Amino acid sequence: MLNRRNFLTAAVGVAATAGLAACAKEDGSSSDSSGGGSKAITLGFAQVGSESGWRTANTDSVKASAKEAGFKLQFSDAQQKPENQISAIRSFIAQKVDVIAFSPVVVTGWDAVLKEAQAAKIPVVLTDRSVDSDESLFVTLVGSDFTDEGRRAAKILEKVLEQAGHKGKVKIAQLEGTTGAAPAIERAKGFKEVMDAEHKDDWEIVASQTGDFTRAGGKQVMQAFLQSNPDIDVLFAHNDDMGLGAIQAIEAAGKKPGKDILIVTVDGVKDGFVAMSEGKINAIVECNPLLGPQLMEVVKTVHEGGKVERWIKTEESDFMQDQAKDALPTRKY
Ligand code: GYE
Repeated sequence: MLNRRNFLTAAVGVAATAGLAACAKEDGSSSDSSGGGSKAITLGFAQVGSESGWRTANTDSVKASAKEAGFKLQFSDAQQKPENQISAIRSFIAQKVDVIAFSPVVVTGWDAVLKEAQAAKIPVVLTDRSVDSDESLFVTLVGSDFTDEGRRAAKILEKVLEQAGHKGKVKIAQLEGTTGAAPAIERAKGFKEVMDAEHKDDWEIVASQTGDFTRAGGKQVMQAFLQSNPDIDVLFAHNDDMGLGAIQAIEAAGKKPGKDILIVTVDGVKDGFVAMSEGKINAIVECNPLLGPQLMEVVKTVHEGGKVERWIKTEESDFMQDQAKDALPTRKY
């Protein structure tokens, strides 16, 4: 079993990484074992879907960087269904691609297909989301620390509450990402960690349900939350899109998002920043989707038998509402 926390202590795993990459090279099943780049690298990429603005930006980044790197990209969109991703990976194995990269929809269920890739000596690079499989089955993860994003969301909520002059108990509704997905599990975990350690007596999660990372899901679930809990003080949404859907539900219920209900989201897509500059979102924890350039570098290194770290982390910032107007023109996604 592997989780992101293990990654932190898994520096020794680099040796295993190098071993896997070296196998791919020695076996000769890769298209170019010389490392000289005479033949384009074929990369099979199995994407989660197109559920959010973050995902669209991520897909664009992967496609543009693969082109820039001169790779042949086999791209598949799983429409948020793990079974579609498994079929896509099997087809990449059958096509004998050089490297497989994917962002697993959920954390479980990958062992069999990852073993098939390993048997075919095709290195697998995880990007964005991680899996709960044995770490010998993939080379590295290129992506964010979602647990830390959850912690950062709780810490920025402290500031938001202070600025709003909120006193006393805080009733929190949580819109969770896709059930079983790493960012949903870990953002909830990080948030709760801070809450349990520092706000046991004053904060309470009164409602928590998945909105599947979509705008429609966020709207629908928020409608139900408002009916069962009309006195919610705060919404923590695991992504901007669900927060944006929830804003529609809050407005339809005659309340002011950002005032009557304080809102913290994760991602930092343009639409999120627009809503924040209109006062409807109070703070955003950034999660950077522009992973393409780093991913292509890793793919190239792995294909050439080089060493990479077990977890290549993305750098991110947090934004309060008063920074939104200035930051908006600089947002790249
Ligand atoms: O936060 C959400 C997307 O896995 C980090 O997936 C990604 C998440 C992102 O649908 O908007």
